[in-house]
Amino acid sequence: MTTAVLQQFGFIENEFSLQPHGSGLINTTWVVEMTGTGEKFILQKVNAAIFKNPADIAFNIRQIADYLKQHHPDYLFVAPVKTVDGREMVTEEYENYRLFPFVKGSQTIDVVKTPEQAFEAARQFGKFTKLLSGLDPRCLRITLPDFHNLSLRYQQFEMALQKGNRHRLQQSRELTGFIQDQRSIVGEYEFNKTDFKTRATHHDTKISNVLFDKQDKGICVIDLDTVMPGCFISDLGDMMRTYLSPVNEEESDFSKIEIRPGYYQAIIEGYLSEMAGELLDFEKKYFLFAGKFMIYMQAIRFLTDHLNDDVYYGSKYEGHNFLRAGNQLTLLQRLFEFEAAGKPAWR
Ligand code: GN1
Ligand code: MG
Repeated sequence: MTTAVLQQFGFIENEFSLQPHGSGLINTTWVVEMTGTGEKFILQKVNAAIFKNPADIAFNIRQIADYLKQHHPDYLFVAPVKTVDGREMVTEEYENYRLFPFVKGSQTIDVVKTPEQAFEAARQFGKFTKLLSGLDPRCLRITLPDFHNLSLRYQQFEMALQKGNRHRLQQSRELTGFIQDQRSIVGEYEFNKTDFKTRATHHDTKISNVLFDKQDKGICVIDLDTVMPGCFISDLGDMMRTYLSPVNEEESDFSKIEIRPGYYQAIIEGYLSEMAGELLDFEKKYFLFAGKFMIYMQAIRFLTDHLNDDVYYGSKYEGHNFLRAGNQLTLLQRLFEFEAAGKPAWR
């Protein structure tokens, strides 16, 4: 299958190798290497069940590429490689694929190991939104409707409480109760959401979506499927969700989940190094809330999926999404404690 796809980009059968790449939950990614030249590419299969209209992704990427080329030509933007006949996406047996050049000298990181890495990543996501500030976000298409609409995510959770797997519901009482107890996060989101400015935001700011050079300096951001009009709390919050703790959502030993204060500061400093002049004064009061919002929403999404028999994220073992939800709720608890221990200077 991938051979038929790659041929459309001009690859010749048996003259390349293919290696699975990354750990994304939704799309499937490979590194393609040309046998003769050693030139590398990234091939990606876009999950058709989730991205119902992949042409919208291609449309957005084209808009962004054109805008940056015109207004910020120095920014390294990783645009997709076109097929021999000029298409940005290939459809084979109902699956959509696209190809990107592998940026020479670049590397990705899976776990944030130093505050400097957190700073660099946050700076890159801030820079991306800042560079696009002159582009009307309404010209971007909504690739995933209501993706970070916490109110809807909560409603979907409530629906799962009604109609979900009975056995799993019984077992999940402690977690469902904790989520319900924290319902005020939804209220705070609803109260403020229309006051947050709409910008072009990335919506998936995990560290592996930043390219670094060999000196650990950020180069640019990648994985632009979910770039859409959105609120800064999505991006800043997902960085907190994924950089603050030394372990990620897959960790089953919850005692390892902690908030590293220096990383909190690094995320905010990095983001503000680009966004200080863009954010409204009002928005600057919602840094800590951003973390709560994203961690809570991710916990809800994992637990809802568990109650719905893992239809969205899939699972590698029984109770996988239950574990991820418990992990994220532990992280949320740690963030509450961090807040209670003293209002961070960087709030
Ligand atoms: C999904 O596939 P990946 O890892 O890039 C999800 C994100 C979640 C993340 C949790 C389209 O992203 O929203 O934060 O899993 N993307 C989609 O690991 O649902
Ligand atoms: Mg992604």
